Amino acid sequence: MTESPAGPALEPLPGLKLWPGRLDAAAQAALRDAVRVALGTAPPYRPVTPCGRPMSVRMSNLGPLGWVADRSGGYRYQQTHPATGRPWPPIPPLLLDLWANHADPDRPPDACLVNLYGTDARMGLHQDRDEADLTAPVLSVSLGDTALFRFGPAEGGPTRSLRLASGDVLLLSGPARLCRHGIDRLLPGSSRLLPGGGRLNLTLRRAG
Ligand code: MD6
Ligand code: FE
Repeated sequence: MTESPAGPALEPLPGLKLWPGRLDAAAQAALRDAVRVALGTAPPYRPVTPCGRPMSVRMSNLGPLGWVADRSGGYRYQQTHPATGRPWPPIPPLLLDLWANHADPDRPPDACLVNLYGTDARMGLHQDRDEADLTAPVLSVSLGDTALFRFGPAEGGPTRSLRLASGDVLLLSGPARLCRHGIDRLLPGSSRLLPGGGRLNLTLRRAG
């Protein structure tokens, strides 16, 4: 994996750090291929919110724990795929290296949520708060089409947006760990990494 210069290029809120183009083209292709293989045994599905609404983003997970949602159980982490009943595939080493470099060298992640966006998919404003330790950082990697990422302080108030392009790495840590964030929309045709377009976002956490 090619290393970019140390330190985030942007920190638009204290603790919200962005490394644009952190993964070069070869690393992006390698990660795409590793995730594609893993999704062969953990097929993406559309979770249903506790209110009964199917999400527009398709999801799967990698690692010991996976984030799931359904009508009866709400939002939670579990060790198995809800449809196949099998354990989630392992987190690729490239992602574990990124975590060690940018999030926490001492405690590895135990969950990686895989979000797959078709051209019209979006994700509403939310906070990541289903993890046992809400002080552990969350690190995400984006692949494929650029997304408009909206974010604002945890307490509410005005939001801003930034673009997440293929190869970008984003960290929510410290005072930004509970910031509100979501994906307004994709910029279709902005990347040729994924056949057919769309976007893949991989979010590493310490969940348990
Ligand atoms: C996405 N990302 O980029 C959605 N959460 O598709 C997230 O919800 C997210 O990027 C926590 C930390 C980083 C993220
Ligand atoms: Fe999130």
